[in-house]
Amino acid sequence: MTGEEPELVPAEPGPQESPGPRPPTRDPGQQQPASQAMSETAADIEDIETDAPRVAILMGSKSDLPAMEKAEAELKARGISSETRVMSAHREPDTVADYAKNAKLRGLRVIIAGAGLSAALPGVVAAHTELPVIGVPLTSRTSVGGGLDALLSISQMPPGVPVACVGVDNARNAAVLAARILDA
Ligand code: AIR
Repeated sequence: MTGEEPELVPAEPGPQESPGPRPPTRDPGQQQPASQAMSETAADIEDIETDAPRVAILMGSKSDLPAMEKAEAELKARGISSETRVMSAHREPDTVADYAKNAKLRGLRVIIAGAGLSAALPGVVAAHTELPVIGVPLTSRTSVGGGLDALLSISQMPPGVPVACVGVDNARNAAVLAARILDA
């Protein structure tokens, strides 16, 4: 060091300057809890604008496509991006679990899931994700009670694991509800 040390003066805002919002004060010795950091990161991810689909349209079989296409058409008409996948909770349980577990991190915000008969798909998806799940009970070739089998399978979820349930074969309403959830 040479000469005199300059005197360190705290910067004062000038007449035109405003000090601006203060950053939150945190004791430097105090660590941010990991859970808080993770939820802040998740919130940041949700805020990122991307072309990634915001709504997933799932169905238990290709035979469900004619009914479930109405959800896709409704979302498209509203300018809401979606992706459509066929996966069965009974025939491909691991695929369904993996998809549901990754859905939120991939940027999806709502999941629509349609199935007929013993329609486990919406409930299994809801078991693996925090995202809102809208179930569509579907009629199928061997339905009983005009789709009452699927309606009860989807709507009678146990407490703590909710699935919203629209009317039998009413995939369009699932899309309208998804749009309302997204405020889009
Ligand atoms: N399903 C497929 N895996 C589990 C269920 N519940 C449903 C499909 C479809 C019905 O079984 O969602 O509505 C008949 O499927 P498939 O493939 O035989 O036509």
